Amino acid sequence: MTRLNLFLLALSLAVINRQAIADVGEFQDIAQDHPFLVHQYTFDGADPFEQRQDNRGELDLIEQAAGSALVTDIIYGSPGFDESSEAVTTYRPLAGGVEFSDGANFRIPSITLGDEFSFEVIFRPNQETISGGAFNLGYILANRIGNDRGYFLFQGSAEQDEFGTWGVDGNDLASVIGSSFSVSNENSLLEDLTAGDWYYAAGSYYWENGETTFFNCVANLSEGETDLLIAGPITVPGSYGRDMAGLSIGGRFDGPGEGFPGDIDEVNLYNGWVDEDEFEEHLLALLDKVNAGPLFHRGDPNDSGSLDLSDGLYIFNYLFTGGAQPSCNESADSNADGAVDLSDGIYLLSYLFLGGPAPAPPGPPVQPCGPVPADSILGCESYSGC
Ligand SMILES: [Ca+2]
Ligand SMILES: [Ca+2]
Ligand SMILES: [Ca+2]
Repeated sequence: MTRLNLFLLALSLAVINRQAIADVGEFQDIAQDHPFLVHQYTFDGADPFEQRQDNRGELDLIEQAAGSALVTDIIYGSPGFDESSEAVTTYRPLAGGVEFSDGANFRIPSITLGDEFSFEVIFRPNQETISGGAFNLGYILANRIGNDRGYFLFQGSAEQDEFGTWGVDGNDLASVIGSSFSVSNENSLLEDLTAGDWYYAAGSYYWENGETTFFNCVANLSEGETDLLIAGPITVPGSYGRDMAGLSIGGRFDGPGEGFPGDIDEVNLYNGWVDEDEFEEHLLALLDKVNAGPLFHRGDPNDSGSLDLSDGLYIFNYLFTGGAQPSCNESADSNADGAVDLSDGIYLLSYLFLGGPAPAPPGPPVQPCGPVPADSILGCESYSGC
């Protein structure tokens, strides 16, 4: 076997392997490979003690509760983004209560974030809109020292209505950093969150000469969004709690209250600037689980391992005479336009008999098999022709 062949074999095995194991676990592993990762909370484990453990550093989480809330209001072992992962449900009293000082969540009493800091969170809100308290806020990840706000991720907004009332957009996803809780210090990621949908959100921050520069990004995982929506970078006056601050997950930075109502599956903390390409890579690793399918050929809807007249007829039978559905819709989508319809059957016949273009990558059976695209809409239940 030549060196080139060995290389290609290794490459193809690596691709197959990545497809097979991609999931939240793969996301955790990719983060663990990052040199800047300093703390990782997966909320996975056999009991709450394990589920609060720091899987990278030594800062295990502490439960906290106040007001009408108890630490027993925190729910462990909630379903995570996929079946391999568990989440934790932090607690906020029902709307109309005294949410500013009530809630149950987690805290790291003292953490040094440094002059560069990045985070990733996988979470699922269970309320469309935060209401109650002075600001209609639900903190997902936050800290603060004095006037240095590190409101890294929260549901709510720093916007005021015409009467000066805060938090008119309790449905936003935002980040506010620095010297004031104001729109000018706010990086707004989304104007609406859908209750029950999973989200990936991340951000990177650096402090220099009294200012903080940062960007955030987000993707709706339940919608299968594979492109991160980027907000920023913006530069604001002031800092976040860079040194020996308390950091909270699911509630206030300085104690319980202003709780986030929803599930938190994963939190990664980095002591450096992680760029958007790296976050994008992590997002794709995460979504491979959702969209993972077998290797396949495009243009073999009857899964025979070859492309011939019967494939075109198979599509027509499926569409018009109640024939069986292709086991791999992605394979039947010959022109790769995201739908299986008449044009795909015509496309195959045109290729076979009229010299038309070949089915789109990874191509028909004479070509190498390829993985199902990460952003596949049609999916591929099974394909045996590879
Ligand atoms: Ca988890
Ligand atoms: Ca075939
Ligand atoms: Ca098509």
